[in-house]
Amino acid sequence: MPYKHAIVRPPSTSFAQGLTTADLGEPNLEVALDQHAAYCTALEQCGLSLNRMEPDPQYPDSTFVEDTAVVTERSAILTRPGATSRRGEVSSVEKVLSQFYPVFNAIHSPGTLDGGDICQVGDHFFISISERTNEIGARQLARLLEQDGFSSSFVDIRGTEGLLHLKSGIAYLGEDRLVLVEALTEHDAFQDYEIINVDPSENYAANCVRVNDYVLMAAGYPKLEAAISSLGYRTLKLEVSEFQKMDGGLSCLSLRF
Ligand code: CIR
Repeated sequence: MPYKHAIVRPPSTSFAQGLTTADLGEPNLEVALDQHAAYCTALEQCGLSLNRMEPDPQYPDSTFVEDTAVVTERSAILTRPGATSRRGEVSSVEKVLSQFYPVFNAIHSPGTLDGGDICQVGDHFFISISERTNEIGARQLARLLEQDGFSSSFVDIRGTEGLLHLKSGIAYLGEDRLVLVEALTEHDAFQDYEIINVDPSENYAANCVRVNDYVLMAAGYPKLEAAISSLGYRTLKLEVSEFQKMDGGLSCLSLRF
């Protein structure tokens, strides 16, 4: 089913105070805002109607809206982010989602779960157990998805270097094709799919997003771009350097449904 809507939230004046493990320097807010605006334009080019939330300086990481909810064509599930500094982001996203979803399910304490750890592949979901998503949260989500008729499997990425979230290392392109970083290629969960390997020098680009007729990709990763284009996908390349400095990628900047 094509996506029709996206929720986005520009970075705020406190953006540089967000969580990060990257050693890439401080983000420049003006540049980040320009990059975010170009990202929004790309989503519109993919046919999405945007719901633009106000920036919120109280929550430096709140531009990464993907972590606050799991939205599907059947329901919306509010998360309980693993980082305590991000828990307060959920209620404002809930208000926007309530325009589209009459009721919500939610992840409850002591479960924690970040949307970036969830990858939908048709009627199946990969749910990772990570630094941010614990086993209780993963099991809660699996049950809620099952009620909606979706299956799921768990992928433990604790200890997998370089992966904050599952989607830092995986993207589903559709047509049973997965983009995967090397650290994930051997995992049992992915063996039934056609795998597009990401060269280790381009790991950051694994976080690309299929949106209707396009694949949104980080600019500057020619090997993966060539691999994806050669399969017949139209790519839109976007500069996201300032979000990378804060451990974020393309997928985390929107909720798509
Ligand atoms: C964080 O550490 O929570 C943010 N600075 C980055 C979150 C990126 N989200 C994602 O990959 N889904």
